[in-house]
Parts: sequence; structure tokens; C-alpha cells
Amino acid sequence: MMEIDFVRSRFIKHFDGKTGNVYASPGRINLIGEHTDYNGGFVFPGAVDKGIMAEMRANGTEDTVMAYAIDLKDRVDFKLSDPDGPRASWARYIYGIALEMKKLGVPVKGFNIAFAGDVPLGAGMSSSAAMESCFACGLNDIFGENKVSQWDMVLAGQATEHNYCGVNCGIMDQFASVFGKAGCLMRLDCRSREFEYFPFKPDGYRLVLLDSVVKHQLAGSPYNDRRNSCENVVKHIQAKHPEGKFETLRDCTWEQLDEVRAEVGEEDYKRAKFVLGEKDRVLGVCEALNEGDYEKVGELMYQTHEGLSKDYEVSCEELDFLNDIAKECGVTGSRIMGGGFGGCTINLVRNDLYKNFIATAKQKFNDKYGHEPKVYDVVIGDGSRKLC
Ligand code: GAF
Repeated sequence: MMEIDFVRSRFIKHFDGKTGNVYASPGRINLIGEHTDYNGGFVFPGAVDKGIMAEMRANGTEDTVMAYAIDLKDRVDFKLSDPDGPRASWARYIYGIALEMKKLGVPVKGFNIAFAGDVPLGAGMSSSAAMESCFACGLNDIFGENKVSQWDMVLAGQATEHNYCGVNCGIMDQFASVFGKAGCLMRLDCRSREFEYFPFKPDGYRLVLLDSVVKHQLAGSPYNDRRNSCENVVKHIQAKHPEGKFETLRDCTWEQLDEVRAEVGEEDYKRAKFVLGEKDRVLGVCEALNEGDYEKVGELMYQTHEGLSKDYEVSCEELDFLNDIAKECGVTGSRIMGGGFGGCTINLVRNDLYKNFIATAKQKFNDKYGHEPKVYDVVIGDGSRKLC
């Protein structure tokens, strides 16, 4: 995590010299359960020790927000009453979450905010959810007497993505950022919203991310198309079974999927096939973790990669290459992590293989693409909080 003084010194310098309150929210990893959240399935994320830190203070105006993105050295001022909001993509997260918190009854007025992050952008670790939950936490504290519940902050973050940023995401990222707990992964049922903490200390293994540095950008990307494909399959199944209630793919069986295969077409069929399989894999991983069977966990991770690459088609050449290297090096489990279209692989590696794996991946990737992948050792950290 960054130093508070780093953010504070910029906040003082760029505004009126006064200090405010400081809040932090993390990015996330996800062990397994990809593209299942908006399909009512299970996910298995955890917060990381990297995220967003923001200093915020009410500025006494009715609705003027003065915002400074420290890392980008970019200042944007805007009014909450402006129906279009700011154009800068980072400022839209502030605008969006402020309006969503207002909808929840928080009397948000004008405020100053400066923020910085150490969660890599576009790496599939959800820097955007970290922003949303950090700003929501601050607004709830400054204007809302902390009356908004954690779940409502999760939903406000998701609504920000839908309504102001063009990404029809699920709830996994915002959930992990708000509810994260050091040392624990969380299994969330995205339909019932029930979840449990899973202490994660795999004896003899570690998790490491390899960042392909291929830009991951979900807005305007085929992410929304994937979601549409899944919803289309559900619609067809519902039409065939008017007696049933099919809200998401979670409600559908393999037999029902096969029944609509010809009418939905091969592409949508493959998308749904991946999702149904992924739902079972998350439960398989939970069982394997309970039994301490990390080899089984790894096997399921490889299956997920295969499905994300061939059926869901959200991988890319660089990520498939990193996955192949992991296999060659005997890594227990490896797969693309997050929404896809670039970003990281998540790898479950035996401690004794770690050094060789990292060195081999760096070298082979560099030989092929002219740069090394970035390496992030996973430390599972806490969720959104006020620092001072
Ligand atoms: C992105 C989305 F924001 C999440 O909601 C989730 O769908 C994920 O992609 C894929 O599992 O991070």
C-alpha cells in the first residue's frame, strides 16, 4: 500500500492547504469463477494489498467537485448537477459514484478529492472497482454518517459501471473490494449474495500473477457482447419452458442448453457451455481446498483457461503463451484472470518451482514479444476502510 503522506501532500498542494480524511480500497484477484457473476453463479475472489487511496473533504459548495488524479497529474472540476458529467474517464467514476450514493439517500454536496493507486491499470485486477468502493466509502463517511450498508456500496459501484462507464459488469469486483479480508478468499453466491470467508494459506504453494501488459479495457469491449450471448440463451430456454423461471444461466441445465443449441447458434452455445462448466468448477475448487488437494485446484484452473480461451474467447495470444509456459514449467494451475482481452494470468505454483517458472516466463516472453511480463506476488489484503 502507498503512504498516506504521499496522497496528503498532493491534496494539500492542489487545493486550499487543508487536510481531509483518507480512505483506501483494494483491487482483487479471483482464484476461479470467471464470467459467472452476471450469470448468477459462484465466484472465488480475494482483495489484494494494492489499491486506491483517496483524501477527501467537503468543500462547502453546493455541488462542485474538484478532483485531482495524482498519478496522471490531471485536475478536473465538475458539478454534480451537470447532466453529462465530466469527460475524463477517471473522473466519471467520481461523478457516477456520487450520483449513485445520492440515490441511496446520502446528501452529497461539493467536495475536494485527490487520489492515487498502486493497483496496476488494465491488468484485470479491477482498479475501477477499487476507485468506486474507495470513493463510496469516503462519501458515506463524510456526508452519509456511514448509514449506507456495505452491500449497497457494492451495488452503487456496479451501477456506476453500468450507468456512467459503459460496462455491464457483475458484482464480483466491487464485492471483493468492499468485503475483502486479509488472508482470506471469499466464495460468493452471486444469486443469493451469501458468502463465506475461506482462509487461504496453501502450504508449499503460492499465488503469483503474470501481467502480459496487453491493455485490458472492458468499456466498449466484447465484454458486454458476452453477457448478451448468455442472456440470449436464457431467453430461448425460458421460451421453451414457460412453466419454469429462468433468470440467469444459473437456472439452466446442460440438457436445456442442448435443446436450444441449434436455435441460438454455435457461438452463443459455446459461451453458455463455458458458464455452466465454470459454475461446477468453483464448487470443485472449494471441495478440493477443503481437502487440501491443491493439485485438483490447479487442474480446474487449467480447465477454466481452456474454456475462456476456446469457448468464451476472451483470451489473447500473449495470455495463451503464458499459460503454455506455466504448463511446461510444471506449474500446478494457471489461467487468465478477470474479464479478459489482456491483463494477467493467475498461477498456483509450488514454492520449489517458483524461481524457475518466473525466470523462464520472463525469458520466453521477452524473446517472443520484446518485453518481460510483470510479476505480482499475491498478498491477500483487507477491503475498503478509512485510514485517518
Ligand atoms: C470483470 C467484471 F467487472 C466482473 O464483474 C466479472 O464479470 C469479471 O470481469 C469476469 O469474471 O472484472
